[in-house]
Amino acid sequence: MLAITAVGLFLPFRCAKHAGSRLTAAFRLVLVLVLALSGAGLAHAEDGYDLWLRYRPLPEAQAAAYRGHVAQLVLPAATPRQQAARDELLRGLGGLLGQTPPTSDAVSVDGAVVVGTPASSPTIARLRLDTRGLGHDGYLIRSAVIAGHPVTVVAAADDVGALYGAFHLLRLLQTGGSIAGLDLRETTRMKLRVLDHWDDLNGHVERGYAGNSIWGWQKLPDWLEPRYTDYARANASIGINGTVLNNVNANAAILTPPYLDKVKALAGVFRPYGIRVYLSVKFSAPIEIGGLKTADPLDPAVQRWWRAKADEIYALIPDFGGFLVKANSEGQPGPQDYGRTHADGANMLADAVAPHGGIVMWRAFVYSQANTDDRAKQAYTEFKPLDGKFRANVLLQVKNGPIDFQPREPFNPLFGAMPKTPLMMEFQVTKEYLGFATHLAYLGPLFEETLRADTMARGKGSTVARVIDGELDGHALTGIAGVANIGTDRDWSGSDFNQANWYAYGRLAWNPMLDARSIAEEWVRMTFSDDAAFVKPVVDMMMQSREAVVDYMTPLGLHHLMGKGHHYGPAPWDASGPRADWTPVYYHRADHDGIGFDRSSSGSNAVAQYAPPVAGTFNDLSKIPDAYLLWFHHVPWNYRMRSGRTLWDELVVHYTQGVDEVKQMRATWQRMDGRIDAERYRKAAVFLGIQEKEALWWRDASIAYFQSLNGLPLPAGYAPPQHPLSYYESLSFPFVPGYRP
Ligand code: BDP
Repeated sequence: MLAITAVGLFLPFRCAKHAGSRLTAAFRLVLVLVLALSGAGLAHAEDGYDLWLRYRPLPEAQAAAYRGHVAQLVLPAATPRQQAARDELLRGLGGLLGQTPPTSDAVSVDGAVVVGTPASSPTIARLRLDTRGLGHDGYLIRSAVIAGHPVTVVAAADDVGALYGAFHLLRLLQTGGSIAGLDLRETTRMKLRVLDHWDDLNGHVERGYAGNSIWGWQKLPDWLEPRYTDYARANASIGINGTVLNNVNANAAILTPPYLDKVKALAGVFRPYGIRVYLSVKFSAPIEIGGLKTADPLDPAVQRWWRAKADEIYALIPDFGGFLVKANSEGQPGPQDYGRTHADGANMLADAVAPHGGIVMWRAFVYSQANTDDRAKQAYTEFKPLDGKFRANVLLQVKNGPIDFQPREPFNPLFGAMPKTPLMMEFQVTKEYLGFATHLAYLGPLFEETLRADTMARGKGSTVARVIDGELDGHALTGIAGVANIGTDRDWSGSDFNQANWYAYGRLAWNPMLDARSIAEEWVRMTFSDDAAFVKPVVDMMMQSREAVVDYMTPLGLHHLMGKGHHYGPAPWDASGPRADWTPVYYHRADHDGIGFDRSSSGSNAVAQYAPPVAGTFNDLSKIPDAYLLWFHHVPWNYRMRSGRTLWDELVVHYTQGVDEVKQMRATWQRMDGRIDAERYRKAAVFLGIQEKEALWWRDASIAYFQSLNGLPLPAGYAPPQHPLSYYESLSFPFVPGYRP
């Protein structure tokens, strides 16, 4: 757009000078504006900024078919939220169909679209639709007849539901869906659908690979970046309704008055889109910014301080969501510093926000180097005894697996083990352990794998999804969090394909039972192209991509083999300080004879944290799926796998397969050249090239290291590593993005 605007500015003046044109100044100005504006529409660079809300013109035949169904918009615009729905429909329909329908107070033509709630729209009220059971967020989309005119109705019980319904209607058009004979009913059981930003106040994003923090703290509260509104639109389009603005490794300054004013300004931008703001808080804030001598949760002065702080926040932001807390983990302060439990800490904060309807998300990502027990067991050991001890407005936020967002982990044993406590899922959308920004790794299958895992806690079918959506144990307070992959990069997420992970997270947060493939399909159609010759191969490639990463990084249940601090690239040899549980050797336990972490009943017995049928499967070498073998068992290199190969050969096969899969992804993408815009095509093509190089690096470094221990030959036909082990060991990465020392 900038380029065209510049040309638009340049042309008329050049004409005037060289061709002696008699253009008046006023006419020149009009021409400049017209060219600039039309240029904006025509030659908008495909830089990824528009995400899945591109609204580019549909093929004419398709647009023509839809136009008859969206001939008029009948919807209220009395509140900012209603205006948000109206603006989005006008923007979306205008873009997709090339014309915006007129808005009106009443249906007067065939093909009107009627949006609203019984309270906001007399037309909807007269329809007497059954909006009970839709909750705040649900909606109906129905084909109906009003005053003799066939219409499409988007009805909800609350304005936010109407907004979500409006986005759904646009999605139908974007994905080539039919909008005749509609009878859709959408509801969600997930109350909190939250993005966690690990953003520091200085603009750095911990584990962020898409530039800096999008929050311009320095310019807030005065300057509200247009990007904030687009962020809110994107989130509302997939039903995300909460954002934690700052890093869980929190800075207490976020709770000081100047920052709270900034937070208030952001909350104001997000409110029309149904998004509440939450903050990560530092447990020692009463000392650091409150002047107290202690942060002991049982100390009345500390309790008073937090209550006053909550009152102060809610006076500024009445719909403030609440607090997220990382305590007594990785150096963060917490209640245990005062001999208190996590429940004592969480409850003290919960009491402070309860009068205002706020909640506390207390993280279960807790482990300690002082504890010599298997790190995978520590969160369960810590929290399971606290079941039933938390206030009603506390959710325990549990990472999907027991270690730390690895390419593959078994589900966290806390799911299903704390029936009296609402457990909130924590996924990582940013790809800290799956190749940073550049690797194409669609996380839909990873999320789906965890959500569908059967904890067997209350018998067969006790899936993780049913634990977190409250159904299994009857919780009304439910939630899910995703660690955001959003930054100041023009494409928001560091690559166009990373946007799919934000999208998939949001869609699964709304409905944890959706399937990853359909989500990918939707996303590809909205983001790139509706062309079947593009959609099918690209979706296939996405669906395969996460498994490829598992293969070239951590196959067969291996985990945590990345380099310390930077987490970029392999370092399975690393046994250096400061903590054993941060070193790869702690996790793979490889030596001359074998490899794997024995978490069976003869080892750390982590298996016992699972319900008996699951524990039985994980404990038994003859039953455990290959994918989890080395997570739970230490086996000899010559162990015979189901394939008939030895474990060593099988490992090499997987590492190599991972690289081959990336080669196939590259080849698939090359065939897509010309089917989408050159900008986004080229970027993904180059990134896949980077991925192939780095996949090979992972494979070769891992094989070189394990071979240095076992001295075994590679299976026939498998290439040796390109470099000696010493080369891989010599690489260092002190400056990679997102680094944390
Ligand atoms: C780890 C990250 C670290 C986070 C931590 C957490 O490497 O930067 O602070 O998770 O979740 O995976 O608190």
